[in-house]
Amino acid sequence: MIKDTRRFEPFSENPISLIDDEGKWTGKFDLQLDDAALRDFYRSLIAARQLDERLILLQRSGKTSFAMQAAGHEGIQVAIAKAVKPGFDWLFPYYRDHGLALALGVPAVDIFAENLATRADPAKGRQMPNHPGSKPLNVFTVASPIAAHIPPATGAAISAKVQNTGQVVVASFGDGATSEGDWHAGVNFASAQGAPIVFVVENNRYAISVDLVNQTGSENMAIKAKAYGMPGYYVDGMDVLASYHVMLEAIEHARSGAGPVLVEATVYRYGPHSSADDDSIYRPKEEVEAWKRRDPILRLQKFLKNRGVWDEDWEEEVRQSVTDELAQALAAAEAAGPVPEVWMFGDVYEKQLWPQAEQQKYLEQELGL
Ligand SMILES: Cc1ncc(C[n+]2csc(CCOP(=O)(O)OP(=O)(O)O)c2C)c(N)n1
Repeated sequence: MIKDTRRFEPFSENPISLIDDEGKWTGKFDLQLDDAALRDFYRSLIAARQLDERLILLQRSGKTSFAMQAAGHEGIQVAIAKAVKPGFDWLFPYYRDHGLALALGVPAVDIFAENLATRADPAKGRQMPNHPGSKPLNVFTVASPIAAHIPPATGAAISAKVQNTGQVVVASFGDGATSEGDWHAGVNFASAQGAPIVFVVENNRYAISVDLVNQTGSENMAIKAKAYGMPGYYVDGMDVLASYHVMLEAIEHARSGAGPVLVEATVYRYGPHSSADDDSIYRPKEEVEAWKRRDPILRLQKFLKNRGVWDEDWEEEVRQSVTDELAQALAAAEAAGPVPEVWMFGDVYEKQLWPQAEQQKYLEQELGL
C-alpha cells in the first residue's frame, strides 16, 4: 500500500498557486524552505532571465544563427531543476529550457559554447542553438522535432523501473507537443508500463502562431491525464513555489512506483516564438502586457519582501554577480574558438569508414589543411 502524502488535488479547476499577486503565501501548509533556499530560488530565476537575454543578444549581434526566447517560463523551469536529484534523475528538456539546464547545474560555459558552436561545446558544435544537454547531469540533448523526445524519455523511465534504480525521468515540452503522435505514444506507453516519469507541459498558449483554442478541444492540458490513467496537476508555472511543490509531489509519486504524472504549468512567453518570428501578427500587445504583470521574478520578489529577506542592495548584488558569472562563461566559451569543420567526420562510426575518410581528405584539401 502506497502512503498518500498528497498536498494538492489533481485535476483542480484553477491552476494551483501558493503566492498571490501581492506576494502573500496562500498555501494550506507551512513553507519549509529557509531564507537561504528562497534566495537561491530567486537567484536562479534571475540567472535564467539573464541567460535568456544574453542568448538573444548573441543572435542579434550575428554571433549565433538563432535564438528561442524563454522569458516568462522561468518559474516552472527553476522548480523542475530544484525538485529533481541532479545527476541522478534524467531530464528530457525542450528547446526553451536553457534556464532549466542552468538551474540544474549545467555550466553556463557549456550552454554558451553549444549556442556558439565553439570547441568548448560538449556536443562538438553539432546541435542547433538552444539545444543544451549534459552527459554528467543526465540531460538528454534537445531534439528539434516536436515531441520526438517523449518516447525515448518513456524508454529511459521504463529502463529505470526494470533495473530498479530509483531514478525518475522528467520530460518537458510545449502545449503544441501534446498534439503530436509521438506524445500520445510516449505518454500512453509510460502509463501502461507504470514508468517513473513526470511529463511537464510548459503551456504558453501558443505553438508559434497557433493558439490554444486551435491546438486542442480539451478544457486544459492536465485533464488529458485522466484518459491515460495518471494524476494531472494544473499549476501556475509563473509561481515558482507552487511549481516546486507540485513537482516535488509529482516526482515523489513517480519514484514511489505509482506510475507517471502529467503536470500542466501555465506560463507565457514574453517574446516571439524565435528570432525568426513576429508575434505582433497573431497576438495583441495588451495580452503580452497582462501576462508580464504575473512575472515569476516579480512574484517571488514581493514574497521575499513580505518576509523581510529582500532589499535593493541585495537585489543589485545578485544581479551583478549573475551578470559577471555569465560574462566570464561567455568569454571562456568564445575563447575556445570555433569548432573545426573536420570534426563533423568524427563519431559517425566507431571506426571511420572509407567514404568519411575520403570526404574528410577532400575537405582538408579544400581548406588547405
Ligand atoms: C514535428 C515538428 N513539427 C513542426 C516543427 C516546427 N516547430 C518548431 S517549434 C514549433 C511550435 C511548438 O510549440 P509548443 O510545443 O507549444 O512549444 P513552444 O514553442 O510554444 O514553447 C513548431 C511547430 C518541428 N520542430 N517539429
